[in-house]
Formats: sequence, structure tokens, C-alpha cells
Amino acid sequence: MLTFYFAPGSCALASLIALEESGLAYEPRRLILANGDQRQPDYLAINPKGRVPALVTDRGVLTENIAILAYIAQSVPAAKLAPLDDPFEFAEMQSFNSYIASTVHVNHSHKARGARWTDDAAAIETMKAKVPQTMAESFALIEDKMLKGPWVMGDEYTVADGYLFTMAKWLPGDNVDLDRFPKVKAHYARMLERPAVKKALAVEEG
Ligand SMILES: N[C@@H](CCC(=O)N[C@@H](CS)C(=O)NCC(=O)O)C(=O)O
Repeated sequence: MLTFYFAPGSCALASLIALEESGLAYEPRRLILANGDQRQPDYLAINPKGRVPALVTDRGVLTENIAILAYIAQSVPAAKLAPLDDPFEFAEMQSFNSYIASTVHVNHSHKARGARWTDDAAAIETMKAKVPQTMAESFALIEDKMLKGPWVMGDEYTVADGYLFTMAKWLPGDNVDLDRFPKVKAHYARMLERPAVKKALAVEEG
């Protein structure tokens, strides 16, 4: 049995959606980041990074959305959550997921986590102020060049869709209007119709 550690409102939603799409049995464990649950010794023993998500498997703990998403997709080929038989397409999907993890998510983190990069209070404010611009620039790129439609990879739904949905959900809080990106907005609405997404959002709510 898998155990999945997540926090409401976090990037862990991407992996939570994938778990629900896969049909894998898992036990959800909810952390509250604002309470510092992720820095408690019992959680650090599971994930020393002090971050969510973490997926406990019978072979060990997996962290990082990109790894967890690929693991879920490969564990349940019948769920068709990734182009498993095509190395190029699989790499394209991972390229999308890597852009989300290494650029979009990092843009967003400058709003509330500036202290990771500087102790200078003025610099933290400057970083915060830049978030609407960097998020909008990333989403313009996704809208114009990356989201093939109707799903990220084209006709086939993949784990990348839940990751895009998770980032798009953050846009209002980052002061970016989703209406600026009609393809992303339509994708977001399409995602909300999926039973697995509804279930993941309900699990997140607790
Ligand atoms: N690259 C990691 C990022 C994980 C991450 O930063 N998670 C955030 C939530 S979105 C977190 O746990 N933050 C808690 C903290 O910084 O204390 C992934 O994609 O899994």
C-alpha cells in the first residue's frame, strides 16, 4: 500500500491527481504547511527535504513531482497516463514537467518563499513584486508554444495535465488573470470535469 504525503494548496496536487487517475490504492496523509508540519522530525524522517509531496512505496520513498508522476504512469500502464512506448514523446512530456518544476513553480515560490534566496527584506519584496510578471511570461509561453491541446501532449491525457492544472490554479493568487490565456483556461475547465480531479480536490480539502 502506498502512503502519500501532501498539503492543501501545494504542488502535491499534481501527484494526487495522478494517483486518482491511476486507480492505485493509497493512504493520504495531509500536512499543513502553515503549521510547519513539513519540518517536524517525524516527517523529516520520511522526507529530509521538508517538502511535499512524498510517496512512500514498499521499495522506499519517492520525492519530486516529476519522479512521482513518472512512477505512477509507469506503474499502471493500463491507465495510459504517459506515452510509455515512445521514448521521444515521453521525453517531451518530461520536458514539459521539468519546465513546470524548474521554472514555473520557482517563479511562484518567489512570492512566499523569498527567504530561500536572500535575507535582505527589500530584495524579498522585490522578488515578490516580480511574480505576476514571471508567471504571466511563463504562461504566455505555455499558451503559445507548449500546450498542444486539448491536452498538454495533444489528444492523449497524461500526468503533465494535472501538473499544468496545479500551476494554473495558483494564477489568481499570483495576480495573473487566467482570461489572458484562453487555451490554458479551457484546459483548466476541462480538468475540472474529470472525476479523478474532482476526487483529488476533495481529498485535498480533507
Ligand atoms: N521540486 C519539488 C518542489 C516541492 C516543494 O517545494 N513543495 C512545497 C509545496 S508547493 C513545500 O513543500 N514547501 C514547504 C516549505 O517550503 O516549507 C517537487 O516538485 O516536488
